Amino acid sequence: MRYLRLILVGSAALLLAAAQVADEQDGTDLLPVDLSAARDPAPSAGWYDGHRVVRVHVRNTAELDLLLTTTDDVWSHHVPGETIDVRVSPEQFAQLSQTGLPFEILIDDLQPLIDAEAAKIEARRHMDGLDWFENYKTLAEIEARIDQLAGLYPHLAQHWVIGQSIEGRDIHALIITDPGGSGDRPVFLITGCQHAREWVGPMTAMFVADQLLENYAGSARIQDILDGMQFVIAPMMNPDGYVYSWTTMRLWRKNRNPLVGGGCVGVDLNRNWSFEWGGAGASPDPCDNTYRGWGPLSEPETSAFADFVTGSGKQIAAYIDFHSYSQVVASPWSYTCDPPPNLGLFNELGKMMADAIHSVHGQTYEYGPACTKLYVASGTAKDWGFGQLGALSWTIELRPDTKPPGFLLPPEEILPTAEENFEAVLQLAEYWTTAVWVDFAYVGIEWGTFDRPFNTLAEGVAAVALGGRVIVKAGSSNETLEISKPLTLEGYGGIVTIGQ
Ligand code: 0X9
Ligand code: ZN
Repeated sequence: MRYLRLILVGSAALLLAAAQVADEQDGTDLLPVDLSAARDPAPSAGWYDGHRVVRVHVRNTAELDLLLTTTDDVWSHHVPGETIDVRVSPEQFAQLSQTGLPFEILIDDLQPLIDAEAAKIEARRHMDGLDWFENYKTLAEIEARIDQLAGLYPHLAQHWVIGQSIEGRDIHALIITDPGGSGDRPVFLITGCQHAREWVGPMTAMFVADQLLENYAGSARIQDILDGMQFVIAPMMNPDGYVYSWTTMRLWRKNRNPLVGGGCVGVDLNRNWSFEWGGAGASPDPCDNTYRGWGPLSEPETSAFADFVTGSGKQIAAYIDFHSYSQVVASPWSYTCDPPPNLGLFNELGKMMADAIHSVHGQTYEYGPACTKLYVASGTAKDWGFGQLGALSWTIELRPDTKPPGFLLPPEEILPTAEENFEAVLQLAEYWTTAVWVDFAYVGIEWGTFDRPFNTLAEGVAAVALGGRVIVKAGSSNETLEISKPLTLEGYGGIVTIGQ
């Protein structure tokens, strides 16, 4: 119970929310607002008829801007100077042809692919012997599974309803950790499905929860991890968009906020976080696919999660936000291509995770800072995780790689995608749990008490003497340094010597 009380510090509302049991819901009767005023596209069965995915060669930002006047539906992550994949309607294709930008067609007609995917998912629903992770799941099925996991493993998992979406659907989180402990364990955050159409993301986040819980009893590895950390997993950050992508527009990305203006619907949740909100790579236009919202955390989906996490008062150690696609382990920053603090550590851990992924099914994921590896984007969850919370944070872009079918990843690839990324999660968790951490802010003379789970400098010294790794966190900055041999560090308002 102490644990529950701690997580609720500063947020009594969460206690009420937690008492709610997530109902299965199809979402049809959940709209608290009148949608009729919004000029949302009126999709029909053949909405994507004649829509193409084209790979366009853009040599510089001027050409990129020109391309983005024809379409805002960017599918790939190529930086200017390379190529960029976009979806275009037949009208947009005509405009694109006028620009003179060279391109090649990757998908000539999207609708048959979308129809084939739907048929395949439906057929697989009736196949015997398929694992839960061998087919895409509806929102109701995902919610039922969350409930089921919490019910099966009550000693390991807590199910929280952390808030509601703009259309009133519940947003769920599972907190998973070893029984016992004081509730002070550092937190590993995992989120999925900020973007509605990226269906493998929530499945991967669900797989992490599923495997931690199912394998705990028989795995010393998982026991050790859950003894040193607690996972907070929110697999479905954008339930409204997800439902919409199943029922109406398969390639919907944003949330379903009907009141954004311009007669359009939706905020890009991954441009809405409260760190460097509103900068480059986030649109002020409500009709754009990367619309940032009217302010930082303006959306109930982002603010619910941010309140839940910051209200807990806990140390947030690590954060992975799952997206698709393109197979990239992307570290801060997104908002600028300037190097972040800890670039060396991020690269080392990014390589570790990419190698971990490769070891499972031989897939290649690239790694590096998001801005240079992908493109500039402000107000992202990953930047918030690192810049605001101080967590070692990544966006992982899952399968497929940069080739078609893009978001329409075949259901046979869900399980292998989830398996390879689970290994990356485990290794990042182990990195954290096997190191000894020292926080500069707590080793100064004037700091006599410890209310966070950092170790003392003396413990760090002892660990180094035994050949262990020590990570020094530099107080209020986000800079960390790993120390594996006797070393004197200067700066941060003092001198700290470890290992002597
Ligand atoms: O644009 C995004 O939000 C992410 N890509 S996605 O195709 N899943 O939409 C990437 C965010 C990571 N940051 C940067 N690309 N800078
Ligand atoms: Zn995404």
